[in-house]
Amino acid sequence: MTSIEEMSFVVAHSDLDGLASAAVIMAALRNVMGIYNPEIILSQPYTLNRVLLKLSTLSVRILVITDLGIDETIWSTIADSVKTLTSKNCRILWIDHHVNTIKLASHLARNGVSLLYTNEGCSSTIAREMFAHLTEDPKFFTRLAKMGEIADSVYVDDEGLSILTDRLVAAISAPSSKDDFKTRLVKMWIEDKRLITDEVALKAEEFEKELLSKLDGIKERIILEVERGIIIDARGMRLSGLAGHIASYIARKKGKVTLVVFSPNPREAVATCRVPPRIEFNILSELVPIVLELGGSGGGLFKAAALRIPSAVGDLFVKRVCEVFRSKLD
Ligand SMILES: [Mn+2]
Repeated sequence: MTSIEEMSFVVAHSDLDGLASAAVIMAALRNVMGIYNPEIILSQPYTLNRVLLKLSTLSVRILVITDLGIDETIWSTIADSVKTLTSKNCRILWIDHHVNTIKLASHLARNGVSLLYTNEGCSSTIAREMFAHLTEDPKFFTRLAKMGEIADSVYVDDEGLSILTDRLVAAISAPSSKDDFKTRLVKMWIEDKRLITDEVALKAEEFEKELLSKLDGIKERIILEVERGIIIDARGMRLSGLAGHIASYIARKKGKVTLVVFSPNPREAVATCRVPPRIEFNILSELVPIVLELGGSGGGLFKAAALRIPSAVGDLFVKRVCEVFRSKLD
């Protein structure tokens, strides 16, 4: 016979918001329901269909999904797996803050999924407000959740935590940081209630070296800088997966809306955009219409999003975003 904990899973996004919210929820499950070791699976929004399909072949008792928005292109597979799981009496708790998920809220509810959603904060906000007090150490898990919120650019009134948050974000972003390292971090937070280890420091250093070398070359690629915005055209440069980090770094450092355009492959250009906490600028309403008009796609959050456009209209796209930045951010 298998126990309830062997059949419990937590599926989380592998960024700090996902990992921190997962840890807080797992600590609460442990304290309130006696579920000690649910299996942690890390996923990206676009791989969630595969994860859920695999889980739907097992008899899962409790499934928590956190910080994973529903990608509409894979929604039907996700819906099928969810149906299969709940028909076998699996209880599903879905925690999220991505706009696409709320559009499908009624479908989730009809299929027996409990959805906890916020458009004010991020998944760690929900974890902090609803689960931290249920853990055996509310103070520690509140701090951890706040770090997830800082990492997701949600304003948190606790300046002292931002240096630690930077370390953790850097560590999980290091080229050598794979899922097993991140899963170990989550377990360490729960078991030892320590936020940082030597391994975290080393990995953070590795990441920073890599980031600094990229930032050096980026300076010459600034094509527009206005009072509250900056646009960088890095097409043709190799950013090795760091574009989002570069945008976040500059947004935080300069306190400006930062957009980095790069070319991950010959067919498309990608623009990754970050809005610092205290600036009012909604990426989805300001920039997505331009992208759609040019035959591209994209989305994410109001303050952090990635937009894809065919490379043939890359120049036109850059021109149009410069116009928006000039009129809205100067
Ligand atoms: Mn998040």
